[in-house]
Amino acid sequence: MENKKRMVSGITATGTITLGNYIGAIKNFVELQDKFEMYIFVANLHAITSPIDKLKLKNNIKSMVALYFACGLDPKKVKIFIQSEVLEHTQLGWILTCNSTLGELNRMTQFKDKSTKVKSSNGTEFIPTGLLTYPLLMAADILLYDPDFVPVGKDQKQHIELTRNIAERMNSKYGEMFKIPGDYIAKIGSKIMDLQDPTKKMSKSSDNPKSYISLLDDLKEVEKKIKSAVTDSENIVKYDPEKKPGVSNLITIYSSIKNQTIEETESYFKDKDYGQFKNEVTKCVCDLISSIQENYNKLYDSKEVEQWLEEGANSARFIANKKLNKVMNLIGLNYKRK
Ligand code: AQP
Repeated sequence: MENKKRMVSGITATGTITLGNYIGAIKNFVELQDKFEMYIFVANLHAITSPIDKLKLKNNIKSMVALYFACGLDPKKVKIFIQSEVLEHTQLGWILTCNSTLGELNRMTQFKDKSTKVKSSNGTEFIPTGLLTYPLLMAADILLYDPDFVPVGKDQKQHIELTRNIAERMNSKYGEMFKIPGDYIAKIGSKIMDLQDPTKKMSKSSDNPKSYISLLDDLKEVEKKIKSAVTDSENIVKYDPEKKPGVSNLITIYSSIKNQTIEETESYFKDKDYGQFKNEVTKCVCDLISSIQENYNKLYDSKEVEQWLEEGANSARFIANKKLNKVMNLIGLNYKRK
């Protein structure tokens, strides 16, 4: 029996997968699926952290599942499932909530960023509680599977650290129950930036559709978005995220899709202007997206996908249930067990 290292990760079903999610997460999953035992889920429980329309949520989940497979995840190698179909996630989430502090949750940068957006003269009145506590559900998503690594974009690194802290704390308080997970961050593209404001991360739930590229965008739309992406007036294709964030972001996108280094991309565009540069970035993004969309259209309504999801959830449940039981025994929740 081969002994592969294990990875687990998920993407929140708040919208359609963006090029940022693809480069920062899915592309790595696909590249690593031969080497690792992988559990990848659609994070639908995380998607209700902030209010979301019911129909939109349903569509997001269905489309995300099809996109996972369309991007190249192979159901024979990766277990793909929907988070809410493995009930152990929420149960362990509660146990972790009771083993964390308000102070450590308040320090999370994503909470600070997202809660400031909804803060009003009413203070904390309108901040959804889930925004504060979702890192604990995320910690449960991870710790249930004893992964060696969690592949994430840079923005999630702090949540992985929180996960490790809670796991260590509980291991020493109750006895060894969790493996301490490492993170896996891609060398290139771990933070793809917003096309309109390249000092911010590209996000699928942004109010401005021009700021992100969705994997299901119409190709004409993609072209418009890249052509109107904010750059600078220097007309020199050079990687300098501090001084040239817009150009550097496009260089990163191009390098990641072409599987080449930043230096190789810089040298390729050395004598080309921004017009030529943007044309080539557009072409490489459109080539990628159109092949994903072709697969997606075949998979969207396929019965096979349903079958793969069921198999994925069964495998996930098997592992998650054993882990949850172990935790419950060690904590004293299963009163009959010693
Ligand atoms: N811009 C990005 N660049 C690189 N990686 C990214 N990820 C997200 N955005 C980028 C990575 O994608 C995975 C799934 O993320 P998520 O959807 O669960 O949460 P998120 O980080 O909050 O992503 P979004 O798109 O910004 O979602 P919303 O708009 O709902 O908040 C993670 O590995 C993440 O690092």
